[in-house]
Amino acid sequence: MSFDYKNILIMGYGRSGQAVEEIVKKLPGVKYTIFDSDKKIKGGNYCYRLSKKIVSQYDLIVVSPGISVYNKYITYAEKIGIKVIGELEFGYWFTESPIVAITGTNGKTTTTMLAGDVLAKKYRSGTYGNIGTPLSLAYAEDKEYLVCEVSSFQLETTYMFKPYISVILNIAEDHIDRHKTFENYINSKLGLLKNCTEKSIVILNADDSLLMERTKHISVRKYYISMYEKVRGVYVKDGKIYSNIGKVEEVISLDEIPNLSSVVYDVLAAVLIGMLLKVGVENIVEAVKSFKVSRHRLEVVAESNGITYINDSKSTNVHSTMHALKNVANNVVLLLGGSDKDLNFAPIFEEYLGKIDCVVAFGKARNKVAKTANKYNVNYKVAKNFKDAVDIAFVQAKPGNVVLLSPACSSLDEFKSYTERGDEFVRLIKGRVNAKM
Ligand code: UMA
Repeated sequence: MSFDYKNILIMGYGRSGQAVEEIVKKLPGVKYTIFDSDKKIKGGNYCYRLSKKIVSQYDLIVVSPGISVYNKYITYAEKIGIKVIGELEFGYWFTESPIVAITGTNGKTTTTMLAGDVLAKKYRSGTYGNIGTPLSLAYAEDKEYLVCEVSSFQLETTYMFKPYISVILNIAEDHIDRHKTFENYINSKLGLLKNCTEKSIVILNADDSLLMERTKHISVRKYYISMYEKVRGVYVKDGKIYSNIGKVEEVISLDEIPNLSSVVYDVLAAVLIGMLLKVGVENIVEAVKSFKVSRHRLEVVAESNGITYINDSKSTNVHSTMHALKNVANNVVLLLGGSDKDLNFAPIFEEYLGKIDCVVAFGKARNKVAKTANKYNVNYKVAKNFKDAVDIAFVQAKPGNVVLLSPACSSLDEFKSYTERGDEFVRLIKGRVNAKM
């Protein structure tokens, strides 16, 4: 494509901003500045403070997903007619490879990894986007397919982004602190489909009523995944996964992949992507069978004295915690809390009241968690911090209990990421279990 911009502001210098710079510095006749509020970043092209005057010098702003579109300089730039795009859109401008884009409130990372493994059986392909490698880094690579995990943050700033296959796994409340309302969040997720044409393929979860309702008017080539009904696509029937792409075929029995029982929808989506792109059933089965669910997702850490300890630190929203509760046994001591994203915790108690023995509330959201537990008459304890929460859970747990870290909140009040929080949980639990032996 022709690139007409001459003076670019890159906002944010994490993985996304650095990847954008990799392209920009090679563009002839283009000047650029990097803005990052982190003063530790030094160098000629950097600034850590913006003003309306500074912003108005640029003709293109490329923004990192961590920076909100409500940022005052972004709204100002848009008001005075400066083009503002996200890193994902920018990366899209510089690649011609077809994109398989995967979004959803939960399961998008696992689906991206698994679809990546499936496609790698037949094609030169790679995984990009929210999973960790910015799409902008694909420009230098010669790939037949790019499997791209897409977040609601990234979708706020796309314009021309048009995947060949778009997958929406589910939509439930998340990131309300950033998007302000659930409606805005839903619209940002559905924005994945805004440029679809009759050549595009859309994969939807037929078991998600909200998603089905909000996409029923979209007329594109739609395929579905379902655990409960026979759909045009890939579905479960009598414990087996079937595809009816072309002809009806049994793909694999769920008994053959017990380690993937908590991520069946992700498997269905990856199988469907593989079937649509003609990877072949044998290849798909091989990829699925050898796939290992990443850590921090219903990871059994220890079993001691009749108590099971499970790390589900990756659950950073209510929908995901409910999924975890569905998949564990009764008598749960639930560690709930962290950085609140303005989510409503009540559905956890409404749905799983009988399963929860005790809630240990921690982090910035602790008072809100405690208030909700109290409203539902669930026994609760409030912890000073994460370590304190783990200590309390350890003392509370009796034989027959499941101690479950599935916090429904992000970790950023105490940790750099959910992985760091999960690792700390594993370390503390193993330390206490071993000391008791
Ligand atoms: N910054 C500012 N001002 C701000 C906010 C941030 O200057 O107001 C600066 C920070 O000082 C930092 C840089 O921006 O130097 C960080 O930018 P970023 O937060 O966009 O982080 P990246 O390293 O570019 O990572 C982003 C995604 N991060 C977010 O969406 C918050 C990564 O997703 C993604 O893997 C990466 O691009 C590559 O595409 C992470 C994430 O947490 C995993 N995603 C959320 C989620 O999964 O829930 C959406």
